[in-house]
Formats: sequence, C-alpha cells, structure tokens
Amino acid sequence: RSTTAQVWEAAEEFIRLFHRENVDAGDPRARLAAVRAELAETGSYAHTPEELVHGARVAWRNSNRCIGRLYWNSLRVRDRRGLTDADDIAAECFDHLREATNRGRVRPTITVFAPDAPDRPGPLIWSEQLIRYAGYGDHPSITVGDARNAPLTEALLQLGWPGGPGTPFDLLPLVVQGVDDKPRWFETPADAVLEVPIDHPDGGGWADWGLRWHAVPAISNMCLEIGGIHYPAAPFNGWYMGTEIGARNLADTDRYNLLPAVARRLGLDTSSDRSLWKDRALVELNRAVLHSFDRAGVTIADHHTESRRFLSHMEREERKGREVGADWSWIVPPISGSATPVFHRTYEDRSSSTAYVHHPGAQE
Ligand code: HEM
Ligand code: NRG
Repeated sequence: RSTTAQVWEAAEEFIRLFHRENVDAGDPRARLAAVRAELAETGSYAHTPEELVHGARVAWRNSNRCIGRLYWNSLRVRDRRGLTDADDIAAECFDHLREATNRGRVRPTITVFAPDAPDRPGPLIWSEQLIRYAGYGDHPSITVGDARNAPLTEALLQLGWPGGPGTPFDLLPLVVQGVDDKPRWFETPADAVLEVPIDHPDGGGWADWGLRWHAVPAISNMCLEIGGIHYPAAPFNGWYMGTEIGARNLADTDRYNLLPAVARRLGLDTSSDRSLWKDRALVELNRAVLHSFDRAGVTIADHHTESRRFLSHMEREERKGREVGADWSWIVPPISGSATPVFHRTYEDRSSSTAYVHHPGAQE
C-alpha cells in the first residue's frame, strides 16, 4: 500500500507529463491543484478519460520487455472503470476479445476496470491471459495440453469447473474475482476466440496433426499503474510475434515440447545434438506458424520485421527527446537472435511509475 505522499509524487509526475505531451490540455497548474485537493480529501483521485488513454499508452511505451512498442500511441482504450463485479467484467473481457480480434485484423486494445480504492482493492483477473489452454497432469512430461497452465487448470477444477474434453487445446474458462467477492469462472464463448490451425508450407501432413494456436495474446494478470493509481484488472493485447508460439509455446520442454515430434516428421537424425536437429526443427515450426497465420488472414509479425520496427521506435522516441528503456534478454528473439539488429547493441533498463507491473506472486 502506498502513502498519500507517494501517490502525490507519482501523480504530479504523470500530470506534468500529460500536459507536456498534450499541449491542447494547457497549463497543468489548475489540474495539479485539483488532484492535490481530491487526494487530501479522499486518499485517491480519478483520472480524466484523456489521462487514462494517455496513461495506458505511456505504460506500454515504458514496457522494457516489449519489442512491439512502435505503435504505442494508437492503443485502443476501453474505459470500463465503473465495473467491479465479476460477471460484468467477464462479459467485457469477451467483448474485448471480439473487438481486438476483428476477424483477424488484430487491433492493440486494453480494457480498464475499477482501480484499487484506499479502503478496498479493485477486481482481479486470475487467468494469466484471456485465452489459455488447459494443462492436465502435475508434471510437464505427463501433462496433456499446456503444462504452464496446469496450476490454473487445477484451481479451476477446485472451483467446480467440470473440466474440458481432454484435448491438448481445451479452452479454459476465465477466472475473475470481483470486488468483495470470491473468484468465479466464466466459460469463454466460442465466438470470442479465433484459432489458427497449424500447417506447413511444404505439406507433409502437418494439418492432420491437429496443432493450433489462438490468434490474440491478451495478458490479463498485470496491474496498470498510472500516476500512483493502480488498476489491477486491465487486460491488454497486441498481435503475436511468430517466435512466441513457434520457438516457445509449442517448443519449450515445459510447454508443448514438440521439437522431437517435428524432427521425426522431417526425418531428421535425432541421435546427436551435433546434427542440429533441434535448430532445424525450430526453423520449420516457426515457418509453419507464420504460414498458417498468413493463410488464415490473422495478423502476426516475424521477428526480423518486429526487430527493425523496434529500432525505428527507438530512433523516433530519441528524436522526441525521450530515452527508451529496454531489457535485452526479453527484446532479443528466442531464435536467430544475432540475425536481427536488436541483438547487436545494449539498452538501459530504466523504470517508471507509469507501467504494467506483475502482481506479487503472479506467473511471469
Ligand atoms: C512483452 C511483442 C503489444 C505490453 C512482449 C514480448 C513480445 C511482445 C514478443 C515478449 C513476450 C515473451 O517473451 O513472453 C508485442 C507485439 C505487439 C505487442 C508484437 C503488437 C502490437 C503490446 C501491447 C502492450 C504490450 C499492446 C500493452 C499495452 C507488453 C508487456 C510485456 C510485453 C508489459 C512484458 C510481459 C511480461 O513481463 O510478462 N511483447 N507486444 N505489448 N509486452 Fe508487448
Ligand atoms: N509470450 C506470450 C505473450 C506475451 C506478450 N506478447 C505479446 N503481447 N505479443 C504468449 O502467449 O506467447 N501483446 O500484447 O501483443
């Protein structure tokens, strides 16, 4: 919990930044006085709709781990700060998915629910993302589905979810904890989720394998902090970079662990690491992901393009007199790092009080 003095410090910095970056908003003095008075009286203050929009965008701009920041200023912001109840929040999350998916032309979007109040925490979304696949089993080597989501799957079963059909790609319900309530689960409507079947451009029976992934990554367990105000439920999405799916979700040994199966399908010699069968399988799996999203008409970036965009972003920001923070170990793509320009330099990992922050104890 922050003291009023800490909230004021962050608020003052944010309001000054807002007025500096939005010259139409005029001189900040009147607004600063109003915020100070509201803080003194209530222990909190309410952002104007314009401050909320800019704050959510600046928090994206400040996301040191995100390579996709070139378009930070066009984030669509859905202001749902009036909502505190789980069923309203779940319904708005599903509408968020429909609007953001946009039949495949993915639109970066955030929905902001009620903030923490001084005497009462705001709502919380337990699910790491709005769309997650179940993981059944308590050890990665025996899990059916996504082992990363085994704890969430277990929590759902404890909450009375009957379980899905048991495929490797069962959609989990969304878990939402409203204000003054216990967590509740909500079955995700099929029409809110677009999925892409994975096929390979050279054929070889990949389509019959039944691999798939969802079109939209929507992180729902980070807290949006703007000028000292905390929005604990504020799910956001952009589009995927192919490597997130092809080099991590489907490939990591503690996720779908598919490299051995891909290598077998390609007829590679897996008897020695030195045949580089893992490397070759990774490349083909990533080709399959990009090819499949393209064929389905779903927005996806490749890591070469997204790396170039990130360096354009840095140049543009620096021309505007703003320093860009970044975390090398998250920015560099998980395959072919040195073939992308983001690899060949260093970054400052600076922090800001307007940011997306992991809840203590949440999955990173
Ligand atoms: C992380 C790409 C949009 C905020 C990442 C990562 C990638 C990425 C590749 C690293 C993920 C990982 O290794 O697991 C993109 C692309 C976008 C996009 C291609 C397309 C528009 C957004 C938006 C926001 C955002 C709209 C917020 C408004 C973040 C944050 C992280 C992140 C906070 C770090 C997550 C964590 O700590 O777990 N992004 N992103 N990104 N991105 Fe983006
Ligand atoms: N690697 C995760 C998603 C993390 C965020 N990535 C984005 N964010 N592209 C995964 O599901 O693979 N975004 O807001 O677009």
